[in-house]
Amino acid sequence: MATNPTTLAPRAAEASRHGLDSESLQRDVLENLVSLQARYPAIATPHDWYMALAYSVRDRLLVRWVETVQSYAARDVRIACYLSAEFLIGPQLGNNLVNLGIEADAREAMLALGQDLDAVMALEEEPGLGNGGLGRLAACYLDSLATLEMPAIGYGIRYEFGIFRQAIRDGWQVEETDKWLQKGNPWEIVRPEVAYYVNFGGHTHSETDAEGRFRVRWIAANQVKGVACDTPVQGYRVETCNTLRLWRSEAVESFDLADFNVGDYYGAVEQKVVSETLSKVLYPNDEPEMGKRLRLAQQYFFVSCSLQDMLRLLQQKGEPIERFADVFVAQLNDTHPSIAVAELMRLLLDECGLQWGQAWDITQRALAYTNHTLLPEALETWGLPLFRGLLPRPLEIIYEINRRFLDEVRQRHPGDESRVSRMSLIDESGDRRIRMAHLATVGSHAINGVAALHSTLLRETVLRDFAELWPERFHNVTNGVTPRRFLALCNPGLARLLDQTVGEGWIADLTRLRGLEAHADDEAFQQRWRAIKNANKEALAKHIHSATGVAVDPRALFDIQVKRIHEYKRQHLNALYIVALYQRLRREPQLALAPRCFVFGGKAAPGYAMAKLIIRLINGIAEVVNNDPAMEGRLKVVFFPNFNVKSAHHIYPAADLSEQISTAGKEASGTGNMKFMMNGVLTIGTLDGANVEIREEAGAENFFLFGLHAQDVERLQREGYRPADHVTANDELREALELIASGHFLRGQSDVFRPLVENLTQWDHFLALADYADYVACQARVDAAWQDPATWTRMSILNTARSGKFSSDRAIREYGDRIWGLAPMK
Ligand code: F58
Repeated sequence: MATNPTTLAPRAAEASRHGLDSESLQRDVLENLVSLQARYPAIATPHDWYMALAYSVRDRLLVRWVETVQSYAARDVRIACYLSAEFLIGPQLGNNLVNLGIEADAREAMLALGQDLDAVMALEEEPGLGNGGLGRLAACYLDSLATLEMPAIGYGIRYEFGIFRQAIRDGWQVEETDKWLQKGNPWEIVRPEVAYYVNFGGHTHSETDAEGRFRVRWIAANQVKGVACDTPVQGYRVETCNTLRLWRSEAVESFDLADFNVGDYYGAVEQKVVSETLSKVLYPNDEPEMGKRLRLAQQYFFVSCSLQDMLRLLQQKGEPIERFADVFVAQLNDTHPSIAVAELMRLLLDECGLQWGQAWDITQRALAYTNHTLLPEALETWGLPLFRGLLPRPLEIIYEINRRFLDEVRQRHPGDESRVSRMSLIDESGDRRIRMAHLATVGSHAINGVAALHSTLLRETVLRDFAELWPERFHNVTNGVTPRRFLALCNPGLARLLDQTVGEGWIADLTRLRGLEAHADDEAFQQRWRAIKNANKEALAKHIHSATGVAVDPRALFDIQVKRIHEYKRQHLNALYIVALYQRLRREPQLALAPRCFVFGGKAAPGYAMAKLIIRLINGIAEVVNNDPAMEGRLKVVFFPNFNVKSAHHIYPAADLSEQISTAGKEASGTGNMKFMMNGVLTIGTLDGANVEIREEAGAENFFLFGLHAQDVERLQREGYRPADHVTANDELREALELIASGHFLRGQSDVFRPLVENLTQWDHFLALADYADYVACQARVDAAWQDPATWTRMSILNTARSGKFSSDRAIREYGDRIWGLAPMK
């Protein structure tokens, strides 16, 4: 039935005009079921319903999307380009419904069609286009940029296979390929006409052109084409719909033809396969040398396509090349896109014909760099032979940047050659390597860390010489996460209570949650708060049961550690504590400890043996503990397989305790810690990354703190740390280690966990044993607080109430103010 918009109340009229009401949604879903899925309702599969709904929602984004793109082209605006090798965007349907404000209508529409919205949403394959925190941060920032109506484009790679799917077999991690595109992706619009060519290999040739200007030509051995694949990024209840543009690699047609003409058909096909391999798969970190070349090629590929796209947009806007940095600012998400420094220079010099000085000025003004790690083993460097073979012209430019830069250093510090070699873009100490963090720093007007502590340490350690040279370029922008996905969407029960208590405004202004403080001691409110948490725990218990077969009691304290598995994150510290608890409970069955359910989740890099062993250990402990009748109702251990954005939606809202126990100084920020906090979860944590600020905001009395400070860690490591001393001093710890080494948690096989135990007792690079006793003492304080529900609930409410700072909206405003010179706009 067609409704006449003029006869409706203004809001309803508007909704109907944009097709945002349940009636029109229902109509479109039915229409799409037939016209796109070629199905009628009686035989439609659940996936058909998902596709029909997803297309109906996408249609509702398109008008805003087109208008947003048009307004950026037409208006005098600065556009923030977020360059990231990873965008872990997660499932799109629910988020788009929330941001359009039509979740209730969609639920009603689907119900009328005999479908349950949650069941339909659960079918969506998630685009796992990232490893973890860094990729997810990029996705949160896109959400905030759109919500704050800031002109922005996300640029990255459209991987055909995202992060591997983690299966657990016999307790071990097994990697399976992620086939997220198998059933099609309704959110993506491919734009074959938006494509660029990217050079690889070959050599360079210098010449003087007709006007007598010196020019360098790069005669490439090989070219790959990048095609734009766009995904809309709808802001929360605003008209802005920004673009995430991911590049897919393809073979260059003319190359095929050339080969074909000389009869080399198979050569042409091979060329095609090689070209398409570029965007085939996301690299999990810690990959061996073999994957390195392809990874560098991926980085250059997406950076070059993105910068060429920006140049094309500049031209479309009718702006001269000199205005590049006024129109664009590109944020480098870690060093993965840092080749942009050389590539932008190349485009400006070789393609646009600018002089070095002007090109360098534009490059520096246009680029800014975010560092996400201080761990020396994670700082990217590329061996010169590999780099030269793949990118000969960018390498020449890097040499020239380095020559000019080191001249500047020498002028400032005459005779200080050790400083010159420390700061050089090329590490000459072993086999010569390019230091990408130095390249990104030298080429940027702003450099930032991702939490206050991290930014301080960045200035004092990894980039110390640079911070001394250019103190004004160094900033801190503490990370944030989007409350749309990580509160409104994933915790609808709590969201409703928040709406009723502080008004709906919290979703776009998270500081309004402060209004909850007044209710923290209100008994009736506390009861509602607990009821919501309990319902979320029951829901998680069901997911745990279906994923692992383990039955957990929702009344137990849900103690959760979900994140990538890494020694610095210290899942093994948590595991050691569980083993100690297990032994205590066996010895003293009457011990008055609250029932606990420990949940772990996270992937280990496929090549990281120790991390995989930690997963095996957790599963071994789980098997023993969960099958011991004496532990019934007291202790449960779960390893939740394949932790990803989708399962995170169920996990954060259901936790009681958030484990943030990395070695102080090692976790740049953490973002899971913020997602837990918003959902009223208490943190047990060290003074590391953003934990420091979480504790500051929550109040020290609402945070369970333990462990060495970053300076203690540094000093201990400098002066010589002896983990064995801690073993000798602590019987419980010694016995836990012995039990693990004995094979008790691996059906008596005593050799498997030996390397882990030996590593801990001999080296313990991340000081787990040094922090062990304090961690155990802190866990006792957790237990005591939990046994008093009113105290615990008050702390929980205050954590949510004070989580406002950790909204990605705040973080993006800071980037806008301090780094991009870009304000929210309509
Ligand atoms: C993470 N880095 C930091 N890297 O570890 C975390 O503290 C921080 O909160 C987060 O970034 C966001 O700032 C991270 O996730 C990666 O996943 C890299 C991906 C590419 C390969 C090397 C690891």
